[in-house]
Amino acid sequence: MAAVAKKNNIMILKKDQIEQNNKKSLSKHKKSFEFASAEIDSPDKVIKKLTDFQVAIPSWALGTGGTRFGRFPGGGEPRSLEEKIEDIGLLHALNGSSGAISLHIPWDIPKDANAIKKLAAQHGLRFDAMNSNTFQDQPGQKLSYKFGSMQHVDKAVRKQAVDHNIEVIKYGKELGSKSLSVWLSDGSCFPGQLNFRKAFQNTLESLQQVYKALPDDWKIFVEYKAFEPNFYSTTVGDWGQSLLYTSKLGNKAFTLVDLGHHLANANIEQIVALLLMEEKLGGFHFNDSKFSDDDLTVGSIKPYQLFLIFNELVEGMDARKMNHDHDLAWMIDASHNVKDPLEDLLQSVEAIMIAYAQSLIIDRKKLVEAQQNNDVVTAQEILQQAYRTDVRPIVAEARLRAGAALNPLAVYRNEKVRENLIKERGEKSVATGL
Ligand code: RM4
Ligand code: MN
Ligand code: MN
Repeated sequence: MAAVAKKNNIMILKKDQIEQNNKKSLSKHKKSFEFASAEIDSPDKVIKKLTDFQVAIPSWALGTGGTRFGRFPGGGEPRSLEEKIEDIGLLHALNGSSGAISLHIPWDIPKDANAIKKLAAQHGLRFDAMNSNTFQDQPGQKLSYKFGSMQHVDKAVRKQAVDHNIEVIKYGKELGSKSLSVWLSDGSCFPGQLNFRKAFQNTLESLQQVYKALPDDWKIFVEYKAFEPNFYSTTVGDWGQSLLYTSKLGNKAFTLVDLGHHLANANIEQIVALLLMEEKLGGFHFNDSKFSDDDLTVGSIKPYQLFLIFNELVEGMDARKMNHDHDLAWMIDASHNVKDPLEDLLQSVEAIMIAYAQSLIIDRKKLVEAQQNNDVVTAQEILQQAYRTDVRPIVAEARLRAGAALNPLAVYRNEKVRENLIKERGEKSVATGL
């Protein structure tokens, strides 16, 4: 009964609903688009790239996040993987750029892979990287990860972590995913707790076993993080350590950069440039931060840094003739304590598209010349010219051409999406995840 009712009540934004909303702002949009496109070379080429660019939404970002002090859920949270797919389907209908989902196991185990795959396809979604979890103990789990997983002094714990990752690959294969993201919380809280060399060796050996189980057409991403939950040392603490692991593992292994995982003021744009040069950048987790791994809305604190990172990403990918959309795994890794998660994700995707668009309009020829001539002032002018261009109408036009909303947030509110989700799922529904 409940399943049938749910099926009928499922929240979908129909094409004509979006078109109706677009009509309201179309003439205003046309004017600003005309103005914006006159400012840049080959706007159609830029728009095509924007339309192709898809950013995966993680299955754990759809519920309200919290801090260690509390959690204030907003209602209508997805109660199952099916409902999470429904949420991402709504985002994708609104912005045309959220056409992929990234699953965390065991938070979102697909019980019937075929049905889940079909449902995702109905919403135009594919399965991006699979994420394993050896940073928490699950109910009924035999051995604890309290003192690490792949680094653990006890071989049996390491094996449990390896087996879990192999199981995640199995789920991913069933869904058509092609990559595994490994983030380890392994490290130590106090000096003397760990032998750094042994912790590294154990982790490497564990990763090597997972690597052996990786299908030929898959990639494994090793995500680094300088702190938290361990604060004295982290076994995959920075891009150097990640690069050591991925270099030793082989050519299916890549480093994954999460914006919030660096020590303060790190030059992330330089890190991505060099990883790309070494053909070792595999994936990217977007968020923003003021303090540490705050997981705030992308572009909400340091939009210029985001632009500078995109500048290096585009320059580095073009140097290697990579496909911007397909050759790296793009994902939002954010959490929302005080906002509606879906609205927050719409804002994050918008910020990413703006930074990407701005990096596409940089006058690269002139920049190379300026660099060659040590003309520091001109080099800065060129970057800031792109950054200070209002590309929002270009990004909106890309959405319009993809059949999505000119103004996703406005449509979300006009169509009372959250109110409908609360009706469907209740005030007190809680999503799985952190
Ligand atoms: C970590 C890291 C991982 C994410 C978990 C939930 O800090 O960013 O990518 O899977 O959080
Ligand atoms: Mn991450
Ligand atoms: Mn993180």
